Amino acid sequence: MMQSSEHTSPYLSSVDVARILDVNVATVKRWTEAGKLDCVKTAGGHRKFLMRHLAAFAIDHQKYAQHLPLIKFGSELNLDLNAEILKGEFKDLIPFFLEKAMSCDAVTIQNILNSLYMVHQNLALIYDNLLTPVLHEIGYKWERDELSITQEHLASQTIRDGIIKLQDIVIKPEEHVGRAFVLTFSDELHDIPAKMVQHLLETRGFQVLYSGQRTPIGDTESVFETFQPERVYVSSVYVENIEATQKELKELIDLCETHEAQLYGGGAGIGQITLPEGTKIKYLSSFYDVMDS
Ligand code: B12
Repeated sequence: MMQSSEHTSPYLSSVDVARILDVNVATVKRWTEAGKLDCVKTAGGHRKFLMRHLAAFAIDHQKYAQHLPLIKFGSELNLDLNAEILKGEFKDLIPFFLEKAMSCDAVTIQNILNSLYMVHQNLALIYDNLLTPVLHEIGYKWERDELSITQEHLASQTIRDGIIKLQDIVIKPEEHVGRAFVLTFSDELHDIPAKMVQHLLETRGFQVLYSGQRTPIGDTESVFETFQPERVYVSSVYVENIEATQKELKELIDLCETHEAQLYGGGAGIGQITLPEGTKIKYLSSFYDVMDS
């Protein structure tokens, strides 16, 4: 991905834009003055661009689309679908993405995820508005016997791989703002939301330890002692044994209290557990919430 001169900034300068579109800087200036190419102006009067400004320009000026990470569907560049993606509305993209996940088309999945990120620079939008509905749809299909267990595994693993590869191009601040530990309970196999939480926290500058699925809480004290997380995020999608999970949550609350870490929880499983009176756990219901936490 072409990055702006400010390594961690999502903004591109006029020079960056000229390089991407293969024109000279004066042309970029002329387009912005004519209102053809949108931009934001800094307090000092400099023009700054986001990928979505360039993508909107390319939708109207197809000649330049070849220079941009617009999504190609087969050999076609579907501009209607690209226009929808630009607005951050994924109504038609959801069934398309679902079909590609079910056919394990990892290349198209990656192309879509990377392009979406480059246009919006917003992982929470991709997770909440595209990947969550697609994963839920896979769940419904499986429940209705429209997908076998193996087909469900293949589709969800294709998405999981795509999420992990996407993180390579995501902009992360160089300076750490804190330490966070992301985990699931010991009977949990669903680790995709936890992975997403890890990635969101990394974009905010947190150094993250991710222990993933089936983490025995009783075994994590050494993490608290050595890594000293200020925040702990637990994801619980499915609770196999309510009593055992309840006990693990109590252990986790105690560890967080002893080590002065703030505990955050998310997922349908958390709703199944009765929380002890006065528990200091903050419940987060979406990936947007993780960005605000
Ligand atoms: C992929 C998948 C699997 C994969 C997991 C692979 C992996 N590496 O994660 C595998 C095949 C292993 C699996 C196993 C099972 N699964 Co499953 N699985 C799914 C599926 C299709 C997607 C899960 C997912 O990633 N969802 C995407 C996330 C983002 O959505 P979400 O969980 O709703 O999360 C939202 C919020 O809760 C929140 N959130 C969630 N966690 C967190 C954490 C934090 C910190 C924050 C801030 C927010 C947050 O963010 C999301 C945004 O809204 C779901 C379908 C579905 N409805 O989700 C079924 C589903 C969860 N599975 C289900 C079941 C029944 C099982 C099994 C018991 C099947 C079996 N008989 O073996 C086992 C359970 C094993 C276990 N002990 O965990 C049921 C659960 C029903 C229930 N609650 O009672 C579902 C709903 C399918 C269904 N329709 O029946 N599964």
